Amino acid sequence: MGILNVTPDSFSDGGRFVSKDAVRRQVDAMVAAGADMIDIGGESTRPGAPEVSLQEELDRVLPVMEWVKSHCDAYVSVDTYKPQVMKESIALSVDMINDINALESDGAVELVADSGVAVCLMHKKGTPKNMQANPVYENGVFNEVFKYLAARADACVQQGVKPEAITLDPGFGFGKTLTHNIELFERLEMFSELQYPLLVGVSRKRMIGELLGDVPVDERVIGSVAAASLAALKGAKILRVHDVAETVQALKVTMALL
Ligand code: 9MG
Repeated sequence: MGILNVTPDSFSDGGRFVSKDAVRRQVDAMVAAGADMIDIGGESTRPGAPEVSLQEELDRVLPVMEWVKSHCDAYVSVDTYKPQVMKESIALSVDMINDINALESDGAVELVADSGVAVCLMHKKGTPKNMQANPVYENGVFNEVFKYLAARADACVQQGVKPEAITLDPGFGFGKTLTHNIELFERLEMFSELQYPLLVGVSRKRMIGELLGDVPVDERVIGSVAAASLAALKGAKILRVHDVAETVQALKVTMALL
C-alpha cells in the first residue's frame, strides 16, 4: 500500500494548494514500483497535525480518487475517519476504508456494512492532537491493543460488516511510546490469532527515527524497509509505505530467500 498524502505540505504547488501533476506523477511512480493499493488521505494524522474541514478533505481526496480509479488497476483506499468522506468515496467505488478511528465515528459502521466495502480497523489511544502525551497501558500494550481489535472486529461483524471485509492494524505510533511499539512488534505474529489480515504502517515514523538515534524523516528509508520486511515475516499482509520501490525490492528478496 503506497501512501498518498494529498496535502499542500506533501505536494506544494509553491503556495497553499496541492499540485495535481505532482500527485499524478507520484501515483504513477508508486504503481510502476509495485504498489497494489494507493492509500489516499486528505488530512495528516501525524501527532499534533491540524484538523482539516470536511469540505477541504473532500476537495483534496475525491478528484484524486476518481483519477486513480480511471487511470490504473491499483486498488484504492481512503484514509479517513469522517463518515461523509467514506460515503462519497464509496460512491466512487473506493476499495477500502482505512480508518484510524476503527469505525467508531457515528454512522461509520452502517456505511461500511451497507456498502460491503473493505475496511481497515486501526487501534489508537487518544487523538492525533494528544496521543503522544504520556500514553499509559495498565494491562500491557499488547493485551490492550489485542483486546480492542478483537472487540471492534466483533462489534462490526455484529452490525453487518462481513468478516472477509475486515483488516486489523495495531496502529504503530498512535498513542504509543518507543517501548510500546517495540513490545507490539515483538508479538506481532500473535495478531494472526484473530483470523483477520494484518496491516502494518511504520514507514518513516518517529519510532524508526528513534531506533536510529533520532535521525530526521528523510534518513529513515532503510530503517523503514527493514521494519516492513520483518513485519511481513511476522505475518503482515498489507504494508503501508512511502518508499514503494525500496520496500518491494526488499520483500522480493526476503520472501525468495525464506
Ligand atoms: C493514516 N495512517 C497513518 N499511519 C497509519 C498506520 O500505521 N496504519 C493505518 N491503517 N493508517 C495509518
